Amino acid sequence: MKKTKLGVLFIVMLLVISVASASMLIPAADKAKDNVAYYVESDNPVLKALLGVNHEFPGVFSTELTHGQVGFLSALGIKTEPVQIYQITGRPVCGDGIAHPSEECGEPYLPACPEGSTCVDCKCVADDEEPAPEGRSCYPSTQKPYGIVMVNGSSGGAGVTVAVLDTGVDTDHLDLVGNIKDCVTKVTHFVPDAKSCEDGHGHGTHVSGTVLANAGSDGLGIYGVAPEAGLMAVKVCDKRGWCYGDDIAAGIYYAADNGANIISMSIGGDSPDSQILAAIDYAVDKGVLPVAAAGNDGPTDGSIDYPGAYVKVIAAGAIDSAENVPDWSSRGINDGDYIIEEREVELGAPGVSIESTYNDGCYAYMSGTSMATPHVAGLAAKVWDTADGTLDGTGNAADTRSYLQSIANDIWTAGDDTATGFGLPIAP
Ligand SMILES: [Ca+2]
Ligand SMILES: [Ca+2]
Ligand SMILES: [Ca+2]
Ligand SMILES: [Ca+2]
Repeated sequence: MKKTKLGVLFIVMLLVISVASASMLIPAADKAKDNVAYYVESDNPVLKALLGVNHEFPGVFSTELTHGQVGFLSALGIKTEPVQIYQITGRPVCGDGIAHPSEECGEPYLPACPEGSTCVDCKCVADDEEPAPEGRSCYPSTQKPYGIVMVNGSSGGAGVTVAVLDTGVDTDHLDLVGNIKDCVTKVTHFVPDAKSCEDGHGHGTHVSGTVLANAGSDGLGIYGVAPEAGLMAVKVCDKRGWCYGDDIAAGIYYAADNGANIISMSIGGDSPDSQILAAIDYAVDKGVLPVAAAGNDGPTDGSIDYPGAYVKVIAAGAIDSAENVPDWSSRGINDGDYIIEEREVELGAPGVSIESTYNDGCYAYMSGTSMATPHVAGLAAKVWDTADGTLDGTGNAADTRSYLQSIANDIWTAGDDTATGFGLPIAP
């Protein structure tokens, strides 16, 4: 469109908006009632002021719109597009030990308490009712969970920053506090806990722990894959585990602009989101390596979720401790050529009954491709420096991705398969 035409449109729009705003734009107080999140293809400051802005992207902003407002913008020739809503891809393992990630569970906590105490609401309470000792009140059942052992983790990652885009993090968890470099929230969608980066759910703390928990200053906690890596916790999912595409995209831009080397996203949805894709292109251009969950919609071929399905994002499928693939782990459309294309699973990693850090300084078991993802992201951090062939404090995303593929052990069906891609990566 030519500039003069744009100018005319702008003036016409101002007139139309000034007349229409009273009737078309409902007061902010009522806005939450029938709003849906949209991307609006416009840089117009007047429009932004009138509609409100959740996030600004190049040439696009996101906001909540009513049905009437969408029609209004359409009449003006301004494109709108719904923001995709994704979900976290992990669930607590139930008290009965059933590890199906689609199953809701009321009893996620299984911390091991020291002798003479009992777990009550995720706190170890002394049996003689004396207060728990200072500092640590929860202990893991094992310091190096099976998944960490399988990928040969629990060391390394110095100088590497991993951005975990999730439900936030338990910022004072003893096994994480020493590695937290940054904690921000990008959540904008009407949730009570949106203003804090504290974990409103537990999932983000669990994922972060698998990447880089360091057992705490007392050495009695749990280990992640790369305990020397730095954590950038970027909250993009609310306490229900819902993650809006615009918040995710904003989180990716934030991570790329603030020094993240790796982005770990235990998040998935069935449809692509235009601004997440644009943000990923931006981050990869800046040298960032994104990793995401394959999803929990298996076992049909092609059940892989976005954003993992994007070519530039490593998609991680789940395996159990015997290298079997659970039915629920989403499958790609891998054609076996060892070239990763859109909607192909790239790697397989532990994702069944994974113990890791949880809210309130505790530990929990969770299952899902959400748990496979941080094993891969942590491994990327661990090998980041050496993957480029030199142990010199520097590394890069492209070499790290190739290296992860090269250290993958062929599992499940022979070759580059739909559930585990190149296979299970194991650090040397
Ligand atoms: Ca991919
Ligand atoms: Ca392929
Ligand atoms: Ca190096
Ligand atoms: Ca295989």
